[in-house]
Amino acid sequence: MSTKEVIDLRSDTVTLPTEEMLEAIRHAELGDDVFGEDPTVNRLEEMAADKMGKEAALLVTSGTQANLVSLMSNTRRGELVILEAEAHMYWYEVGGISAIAGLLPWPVRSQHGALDPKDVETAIRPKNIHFPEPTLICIENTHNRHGGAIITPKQIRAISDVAKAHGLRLYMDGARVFNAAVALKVDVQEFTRHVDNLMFCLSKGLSCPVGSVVVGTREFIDKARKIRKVLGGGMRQAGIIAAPGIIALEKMIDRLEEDHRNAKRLAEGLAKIEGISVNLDVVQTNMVLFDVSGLGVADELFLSKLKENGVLALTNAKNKVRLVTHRGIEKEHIEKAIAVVESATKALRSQC
Ligand code: TLP
Repeated sequence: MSTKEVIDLRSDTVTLPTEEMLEAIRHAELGDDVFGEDPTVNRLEEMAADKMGKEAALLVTSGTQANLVSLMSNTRRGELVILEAEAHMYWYEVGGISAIAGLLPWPVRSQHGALDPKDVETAIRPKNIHFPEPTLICIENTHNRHGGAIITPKQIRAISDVAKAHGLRLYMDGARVFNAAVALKVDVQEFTRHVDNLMFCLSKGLSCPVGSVVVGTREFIDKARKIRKVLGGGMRQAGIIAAPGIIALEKMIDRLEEDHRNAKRLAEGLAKIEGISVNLDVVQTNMVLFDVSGLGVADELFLSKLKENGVLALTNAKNKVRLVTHRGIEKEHIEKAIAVVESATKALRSQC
């Protein structure tokens, strides 16, 4: 690691494609995917469906597009969607759930990202002329704003039971579902079995440059394909996106464990620093959230101090800093990041 090297812990979305991915892009067999004729896309979609234990899959441009396409394929305008109050779909997707899908999001609070089935029961109100029809429940795995928390297969099953009892569908924003599976050392199908459909991202910890995949029944994916088209997401020689995706599914999943180890070590190091508080129990995958209110300075000042010393981070609420580990972040970067946070906090405390 050179002294000038920037340690970018803002997100796992900053990962660059591997050499092998770039080679695969160069040599991908291509066709027009709007005609269903891109063999590389077709192969990725088959692999993804297989891996998730579902009938079919659809490559889309981004996680945000995957969620929007899925919302619209699962519902009709004017219906009500129950989701966790800190859900990415609710916070960070420009309100597409209402503005484009025409749905009423009904946020339900939770402790660590997993909806309590009793709260979901309460949210499903009895039929009444005044109420929109609830048709969909959404969960997020791992849960971004809850610091990469895992929603366990058992918790998913419990929500699925409620959904089934009321005739609602269950959708999973599984942007980082492979992180959850690797962390619990179980097959990803443990997480997908009890949801009707889901999406996962290729462009985060799996290191692809672009792309997410929506997975579900054949009927659902046929509908999703049409909705992707109306949203302008019909792509032509999309094999250049699918080719690295195939490598991601074949080779990039197991290594997520390394990111989790690094996040743990990072959290343990940060927990020893005065003025910072980290809840080590919630560090389950590749994210570390910590509270800097003990420093008594504006978040911008704290982040700029880190940046001056070569560490990039983001906040996700006032005084809450988020660091994300990913491919390209090695043990020595973690030690350096801890040292940078420590010296930044010391400098800021001495100014107060
Ligand atoms: N999350 C990004 C930012 O948007 C915050 C990040 O850096 O974590 N679902 C979940 C759970 C996500 O974390 C994200 C991206 C998305 C959906 C959207 O994916 P993209 O960015 O591909 O549209």
